[in-house]
Amino acid sequence: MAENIQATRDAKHGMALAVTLWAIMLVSVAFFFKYDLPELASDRQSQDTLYYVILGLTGVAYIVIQSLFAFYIWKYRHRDDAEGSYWHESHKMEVAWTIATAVILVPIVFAGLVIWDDVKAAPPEDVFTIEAVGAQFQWDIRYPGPDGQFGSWRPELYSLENYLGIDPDDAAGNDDIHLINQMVLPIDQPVRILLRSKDVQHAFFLPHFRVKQDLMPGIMTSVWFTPTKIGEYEIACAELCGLGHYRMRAFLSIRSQADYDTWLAEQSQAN
Ligand SMILES: [Cu+2]
Repeated sequence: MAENIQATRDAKHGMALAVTLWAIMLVSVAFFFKYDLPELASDRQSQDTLYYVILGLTGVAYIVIQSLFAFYIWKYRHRDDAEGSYWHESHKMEVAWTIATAVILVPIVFAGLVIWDDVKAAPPEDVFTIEAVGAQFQWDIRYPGPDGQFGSWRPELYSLENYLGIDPDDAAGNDDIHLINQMVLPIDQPVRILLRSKDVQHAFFLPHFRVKQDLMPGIMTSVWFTPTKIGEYEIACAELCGLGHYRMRAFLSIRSQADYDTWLAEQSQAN
């Protein structure tokens, strides 16, 4: 009698687990449909394509595996007359799933390598360069000014008056433009952003442009891309860099070439 009660209880627990698994699967799949990537505003479409291919494949695998898992919990629930069985080792099956997995994963890895190669390739000749300096907790943006040359800088020169450590004896730095938490770029023009940190590790993150690059104290890093959509976007820090990390946020405005030129002329005058 006691055994029967236990068996009924086990069967109920099994059913509850199966239903819970199905529910978790449906809710998580619904979330993936509800929340999409932010709208793409750069030339990095291939990253999105690969992302959706991987999401589709893993999504289908997830749904199939979770559904089967829950189904078998229900199908093989406790029955008084049923006996458990056990088998071990199937060479055929192991070969089959190894080959099937390789057929899916190897092309994904190679597609990823090709895209990564593009991201890390040398920028085109007509790239123009600006600088983003990360510090707890703001982004300082520097443009080279009308002469097209950045003034040299040294960390020893960092001070409240000389926030970017620009060498006052270097004439190239006189017309440099310094903005705080604001970056403006022209559309369809490749841009390279030189990145340096004044204190800890930060990460320059442009979610709409599929751009993310770490900033390391002591070395310069850089990233380049081409904006393809006019609009107002967000620059975030993607590295937990201290208590004020959440407010390390800046704004990126993509404008037409004419609007950008006007803006740049205004900045040079204000300087
Ligand atoms: Cu940061």
